[in-house]
Amino acid sequence: MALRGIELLGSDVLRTPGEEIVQVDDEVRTLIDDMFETMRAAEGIGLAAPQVGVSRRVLVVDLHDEEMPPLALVNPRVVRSSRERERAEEGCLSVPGVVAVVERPSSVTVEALDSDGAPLRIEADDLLARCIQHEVDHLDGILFFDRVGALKRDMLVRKWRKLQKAAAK
Ligand code: K1U
Ligand code: ZN
Repeated sequence: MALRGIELLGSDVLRTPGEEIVQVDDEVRTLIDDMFETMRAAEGIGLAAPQVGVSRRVLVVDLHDEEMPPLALVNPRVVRSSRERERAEEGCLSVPGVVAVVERPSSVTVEALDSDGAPLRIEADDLLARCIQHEVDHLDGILFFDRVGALKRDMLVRKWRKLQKAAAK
């Protein structure tokens, strides 16, 4: 396993839709292992391949919950979203220091392949549903603040630029 660098806001790969995985092979499994290691080192609960600079449709989630084992999803597809929606705070490892309240469907059904290439179907709610939707957005080149109003979004981007400037001093 290896730690990979996390791409930050401004990197093109974060705005590029990831490519479908044709075969779940050892290269994909190494990517998944590295993503778990990178996510845990950064103290995140999820990570998508574009965040480590790889434009492919793979995500990992670990809520650190005994009842919910870590998940690796290849080519995930949200096949059902609840009409009920919930608002909750989100952060992003690619935009550190910036959080926003985002409204999303409260529960989703997701179909994907696991790390052996076997099909799997997940019914997710609460934080798992939110995290999977946040990560699937990454696979489509969408960032969490694209889902807030334009005014709020501009404010968050300004805050990010200010934080970056201060960090560079
Ligand atoms: O994809 C990422 O950037 C990881 C991100 C996932 C995520 C967090 C919160 C809601 C949805 C998706 C993070 O892990 S940010 C850091 C974090 O651990 C966290 C932040 C806010 C609430 C819960 C956890
Ligand atoms: Zn993110």
